[in-house]
Amino acid sequence: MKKKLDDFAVSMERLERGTPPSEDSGFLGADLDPEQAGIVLIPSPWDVTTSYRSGTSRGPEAIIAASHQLDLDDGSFGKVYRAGIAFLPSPEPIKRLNTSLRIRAEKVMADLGDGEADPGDLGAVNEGSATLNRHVRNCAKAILDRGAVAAVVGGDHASPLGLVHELGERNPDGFGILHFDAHHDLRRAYEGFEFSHASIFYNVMETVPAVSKLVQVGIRDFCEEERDYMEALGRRGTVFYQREIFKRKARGASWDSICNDIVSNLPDKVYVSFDIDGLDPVCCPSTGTPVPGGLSFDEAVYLLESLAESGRKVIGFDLCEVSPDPAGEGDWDANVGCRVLYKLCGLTAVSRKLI
Ligand SMILES: [Mn+2]
Repeated sequence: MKKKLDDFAVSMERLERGTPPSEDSGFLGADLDPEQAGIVLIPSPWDVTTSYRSGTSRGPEAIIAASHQLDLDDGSFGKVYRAGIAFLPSPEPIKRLNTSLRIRAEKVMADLGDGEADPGDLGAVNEGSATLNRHVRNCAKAILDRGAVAAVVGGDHASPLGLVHELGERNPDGFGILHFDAHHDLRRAYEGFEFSHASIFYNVMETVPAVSKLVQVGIRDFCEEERDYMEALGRRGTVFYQREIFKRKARGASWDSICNDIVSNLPDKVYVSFDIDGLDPVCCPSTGTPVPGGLSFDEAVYLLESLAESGRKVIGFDLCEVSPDPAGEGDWDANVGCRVLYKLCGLTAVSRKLI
């Protein structure tokens, strides 16, 4: 049964007063009507092609639960909740599709180890991924038609493709992407999966010509194919490899100067794609493919603040690969994830003058 939505004004008043959220309430302790919200979050309970370990499909619900502990007055962006942030309900058919296709994807990966994958399994996974992309795009269309901001909360990093496609169509003058990640995600059909989490920016750069610039930060685990692809992008792509960032800092460069350098590579309109594994794994120990090193939470936040201060316009964002701690209680991964999500909402709200 569809959950009854809060009266918008009453709900905002409760947030304003800081009333403690009830356990079954939604993001930040409210259940705002998406029709009235300034920022609408699209959950993607999806981890079909996750290669190392699954769990990120449960990211959205874990983030909602953890958000009840958040202090709503944000140190970077202020009273972010005033933008009106709504979470769409988790789509049950997509959840079911994820469960059934994950089994077939695991079979593909096992078969590949022994030689060749069953084209039937591979086809089903690719078709299912296209269904997810259509679902996300349709959600984004409805939100953007109202003039609100659409964002995706994954799920694995295959999740936001439908949103980026829709933004591409609506911003033919072009936009840049600021991408936090340990990985390039530039593989062409990783393990045969056309819409793999490891292929998201290959798919974006190949199919969304409006993306005039891809700026990647924190990258530290990649293959030659990806590095070559990035080089072939020429001025359309810039990478701030984690080793280079560390070297610059070790030799005395300030994080402020590095952030200015990163931001100066971006055009006026920016989409932010945040893979939680761009951060040091102390912030996300349960994520699918953790890699040692990476940005500290404070460094990532400072970069988001620098982007806001630059006056650039954020046209959308995603947060992916947050995976709840399998032990459950006091979920650290979701705690960090919901704080990153609130910062992304804050950055967007400030840049769009929603607060
Ligand atoms: Mn990653």
